[in-house]
Amino acid sequence: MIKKVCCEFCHLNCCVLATVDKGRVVKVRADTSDPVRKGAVCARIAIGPEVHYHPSRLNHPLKRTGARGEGKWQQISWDQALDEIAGKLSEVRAKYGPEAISGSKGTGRNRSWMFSRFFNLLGSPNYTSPGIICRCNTATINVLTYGADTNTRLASLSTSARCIVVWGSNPTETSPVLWEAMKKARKTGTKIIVVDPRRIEAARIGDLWLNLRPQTDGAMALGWLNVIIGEGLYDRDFVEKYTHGFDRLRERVAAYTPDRVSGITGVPAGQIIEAARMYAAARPAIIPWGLKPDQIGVNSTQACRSIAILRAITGNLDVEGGESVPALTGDIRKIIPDSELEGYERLSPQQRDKQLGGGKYKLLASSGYEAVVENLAKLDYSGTMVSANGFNCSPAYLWRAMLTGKPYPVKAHIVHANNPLLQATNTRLVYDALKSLDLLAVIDYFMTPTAMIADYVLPAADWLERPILSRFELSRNFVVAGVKAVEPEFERRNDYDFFRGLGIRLGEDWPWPALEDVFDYQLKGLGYTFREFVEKVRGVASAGDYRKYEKSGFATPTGKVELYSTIFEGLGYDPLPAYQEPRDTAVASPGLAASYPLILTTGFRTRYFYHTEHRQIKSMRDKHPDPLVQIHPATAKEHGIALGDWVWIETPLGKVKLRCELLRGTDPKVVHAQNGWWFPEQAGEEPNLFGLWQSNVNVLIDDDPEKCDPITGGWPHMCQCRISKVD
Ligand SMILES: Nc1nc2c(c(=O)[nH]1)N[C@H]1C(S)=C(S)[C@@H](COP(=O)(O)OP(=O)(O)OC[C@H]3O[C@@H](n4cnc5c(=O)[nH]c(N)nc54)[C@H](O)[C@@H]3O)O[C@H]1N2
Ligand SMILES: Nc1nc2c(c(=O)[nH]1)N[C@H]1C(S)=C(S)[C@@H](COP(=O)(O)OP(=O)(O)OC[C@H]3O[C@@H](n4cnc5c(=O)[nH]c(N)nc54)[C@H](O)[C@@H]3O)O[C@H]1N2
Ligand code: SF4
Ligand SMILES: [Mo]
Repeated sequence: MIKKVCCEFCHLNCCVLATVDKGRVVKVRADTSDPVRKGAVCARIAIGPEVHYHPSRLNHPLKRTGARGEGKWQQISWDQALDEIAGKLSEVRAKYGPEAISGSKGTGRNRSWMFSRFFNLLGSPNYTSPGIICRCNTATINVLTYGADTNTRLASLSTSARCIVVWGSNPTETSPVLWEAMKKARKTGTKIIVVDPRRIEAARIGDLWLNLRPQTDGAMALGWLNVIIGEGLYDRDFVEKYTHGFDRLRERVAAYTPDRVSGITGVPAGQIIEAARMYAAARPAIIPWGLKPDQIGVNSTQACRSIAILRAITGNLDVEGGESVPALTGDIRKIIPDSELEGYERLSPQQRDKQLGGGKYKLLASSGYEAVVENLAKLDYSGTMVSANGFNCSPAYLWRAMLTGKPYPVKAHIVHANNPLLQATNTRLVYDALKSLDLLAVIDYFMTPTAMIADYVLPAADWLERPILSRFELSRNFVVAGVKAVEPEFERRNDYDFFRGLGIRLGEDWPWPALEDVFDYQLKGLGYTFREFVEKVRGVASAGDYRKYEKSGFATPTGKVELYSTIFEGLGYDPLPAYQEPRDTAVASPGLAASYPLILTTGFRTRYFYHTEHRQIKSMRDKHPDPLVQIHPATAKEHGIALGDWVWIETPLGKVKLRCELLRGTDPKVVHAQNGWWFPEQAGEEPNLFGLWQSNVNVLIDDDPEKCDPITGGWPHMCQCRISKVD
């Protein structure tokens, strides 16, 4: 039997076909009926069954019986688990208020609305996610600048672009579908420019590689703007008719001359000029979203703003082959959006205002989120933005509130599809914070380091055993759906059943008994039930419709592309982009650099793992057994380190060890480490926690609120370090 499902190993949710034989999934393969990707998938799809039937999967609800982290568990029923967790949450709510109950979700690979609905209806604004440093900040910044989220990575596979700028991203490993399209485009003469401190594969096949000093993306983008505006290479007609604040932008960027930017970034001025000219001359051109500008700390928002402005003034917005502006029209419009399911409006304004960090980092708090979303309603084709993306409490404030009770106590935390002990920076602080709680509940596929220190661990159903309606409103102009291939094994349950089960016990309103009922409700305007939709339609996409702004303008307060942001002006932030040197770099803190002379970047991905996932999946781990740090051969030699040696990386916060891989294509002063490493094969009990402290680079990085982006609270993923050979 063949079942139409969608893969949820990553955000793309590709349509795939599962072969089921006697109730067992034996194979998963691409499905060409995918309305947009048409059967393009990545190699990880093959491990679907291996993950589904893995002997270490969590299969029953567990309750801690020994001390936290001791690894003593009792198997209990779902009803008992939900009753007890809800009972504890009720006590916390009665004593401290709903804001004392917090939650974190992981990267957006499954529907986030159920998570935020739970908190919105509960009355707690303290839910968060890595979205603050991954895409949700950029999406919000794009919307604030041009009223739409351009996301060529999710939305389309633009092969007709004449120039592709790979900025802080490595598509070879992370976006196989985009990478294949890029290689094809290259053959027809498309230019490729890479902005990255590593000479990645795209740089090898491309035209220009800008090897910038990490964290200086904001200055680099301002340098491009300086050249493009100074030399008159922008789209004059577009700028005149459709932008707001061009003269003030021109004045601001005048200070960022190629020479000055060269001094900041370390890239020769000639290369900065050449890149800016190449990008501006080739139209259509795209700068697909890349992760790293989201993760550079204090400069992050302004760097992402400058990149958004580059897309706009070069006339690349909403043109064929350029930056796609999804039009949510036709059938998509008839599908009820996830944002409606979330119930953000049911979180009272008083409770929204209590969001931790929200008074300081306003863009992803109620003031910023509402100012941005309000404009989306002005255009009939714009999407909506889920609160799980646009409204996020600051983790730096959250962990500190757990530990100190200030500004008010936080006593309980729910972890959904997230592994904060490996995902969030400053692991020691996160660990102390989570351990101080009255209640920690985790729902996951596997026992993780975070789950080990929980009070309750719930077994989640995976994507082969749950239905999906994948929408990504705002960022994507298509919707796909898939049924479950098989019934959940053992006692695994859908995340929806978990949140609804808890919610109704706490008096919340969840009118749909099962997840499929939600999808039936969302699809009723189309005249299909969920199952009919999957069988007969599978997916719908809005037709490509370009230059919509000629008729309707942009969904911003001025109706134009806001080069000068009136929303930032209202929130009290700089309405124009600028560059600020982060506090802990060798430039700003020479004293620190004397002891920690190298720059550490973290988080370069590999095709074998998804963040902290798959370390227990043999077919992947065999191909990539150990955590890697990439070091320039000269630096390695200077430290007596050879290929394959274990290397200590040390910062003022601690040290961890990874294995040396030599990388010629980088500045000798920069080392690059993977993130997300733990060892499921090791002991899970405290103090080991599956080797949590051994190779987890987030042990090394500070999340001090003053080092975070002042507008979103995004923390940096890089810092100064030193290295030595492990004896
Ligand atoms: N130093 C450093 N840190 C980083 C990064 C970096 O570059 N450098 N990158 C950051 C980024 S961009 C991101 S997005 C985060 C990712 O951080 P996370 O999202 O926390 O990481 P994952 O390991 O992908 O997922 C966490 C857990 O979710 C479980 N899971 C997966 N799918 C489901 C599901 O459908 N339901 C349930 N209940 N559980 C599920 C997995 O088994 C896993 O244990 O990490 C961030 N951390
Ligand atoms: N196989 C696989 N695919 C994934 C993931 C995964 O874990 N595994 N994670 C998914 C997720 S949640 C995300 S967010 C995406 C991320 O996907 P990408 O956007 O491709 O991000 P990375 O792979 O982290 O690549 C970031 C690049 O930035 C470079 N870099 C480091 N510091 C800087 C800097 O300061 N400035 C600039 N300009 N560049 C810098 C690094 O050298 C690296 O090459 O991938 C998604 N896809
Ligand atoms: S893991 Fe691969 S197949 Fe699955 S959704 Fe992502 S790109 Fe598609
Ligand atoms: Mo991410």
